[in-house]
Amino acid sequence: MKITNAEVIVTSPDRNFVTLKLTTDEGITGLGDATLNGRELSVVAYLKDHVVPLLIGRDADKIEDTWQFLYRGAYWRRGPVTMAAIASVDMALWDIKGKKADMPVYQLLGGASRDGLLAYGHASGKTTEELFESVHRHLELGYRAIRIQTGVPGLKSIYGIASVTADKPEGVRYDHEPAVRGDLPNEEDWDTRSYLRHVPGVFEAVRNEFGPELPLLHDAHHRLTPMQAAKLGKSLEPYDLFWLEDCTPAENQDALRWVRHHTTTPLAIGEIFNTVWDYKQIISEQLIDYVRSAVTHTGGITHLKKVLDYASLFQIKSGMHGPTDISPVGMAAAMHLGLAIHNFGIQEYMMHGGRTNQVFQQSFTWNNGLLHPGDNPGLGVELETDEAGKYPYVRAYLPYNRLADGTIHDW
Ligand code: CS2
Ligand code: MG
Repeated sequence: MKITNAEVIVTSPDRNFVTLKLTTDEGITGLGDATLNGRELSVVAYLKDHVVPLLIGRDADKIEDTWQFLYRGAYWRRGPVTMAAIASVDMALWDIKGKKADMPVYQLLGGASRDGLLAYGHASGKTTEELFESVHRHLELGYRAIRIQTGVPGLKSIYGIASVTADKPEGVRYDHEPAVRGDLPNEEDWDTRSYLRHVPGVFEAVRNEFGPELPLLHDAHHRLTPMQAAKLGKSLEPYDLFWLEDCTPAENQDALRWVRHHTTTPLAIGEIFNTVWDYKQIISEQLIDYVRSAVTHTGGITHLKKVLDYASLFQIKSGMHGPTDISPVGMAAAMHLGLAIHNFGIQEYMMHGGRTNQVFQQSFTWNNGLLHPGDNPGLGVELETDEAGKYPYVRAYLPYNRLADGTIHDW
């Protein structure tokens, strides 16, 4: 079965998405997510100018060989652009193979290892009152695990807070906003000492209000030094978090040793990683508890399964990245992989917007706090080309941080 056509489809219903659509000489099509939030067009060019010409005429059945050809054949290895492009080809080929076998992809990966996938959503609030309302809203939506992000007194705008405005009482879901549409990125402010003083009290309040059972997660979003991360992890131990995410920039993998020495709060790292080499030390030294990568940013189902199989040797579980900048195709791929592997941990699930769900027809289910990819052949997502055409690309950037003295800081 040969690949006869490859289209790179850019659409921006609620936010920008990049989707690769492959067509074979047997008329079977496959989709892959290639969305890299804030740098989408770089992946479009990588695919259109360098990868697509290599795909036409290739055997669509050869998923592993195609992965190795695109990874080793490029000479220049790793990085978010390359691995998002390879991921989209990989996902599309798994989609095609599933359709050809008339099976959902999770069956090709070994079948279901569980009934459904525990998922978490993002509750947030500038104040404790707003935060509690957001937690209640997420519980009403069926979530059985919830991420808690809070405003910090004295800081004007920080990551992860859905702005609740009078005309949008449900809150302008911040996750549509991180890549704010506009010609230039937004500047946000940050102060670590204010944050470290404030967060433990927020979790004490949440535990007092919602009890000890509810799995609570928190994202420090790469902003702390290793010792500040250790301090935060230790201060949160009384509140029994499910995980503390991205507690310190993990390019320096040794840094996690310092955090690990000081706290038993579970650690999740890796949403900005893109190959197993980024994880090698923190997995083999047991420095994390959850692998955060998304299928979309880690070379696809083929490579992320290898990362998670490696992690399983160290009792480390998956916690796949799933904000709205992972497209419904990327989310479907994560659900199929998560359902099949033994060491599934939790799936992030932000719920895409209405226009996105019109562009991408999906077959997954969300019941009683659990996701399931569905049993349609392949990944179970179809892209409505005409609908997608209504929403051309809109330049958008993720924000950046400056400290009070003007110094750039990790966002
Ligand atoms: C966040 C993301 O979901 C998360 O854990 O880290 O919202 C992240 O900020 C965006 O995906 C960046 O594109
Ligand atoms: Mg995160």
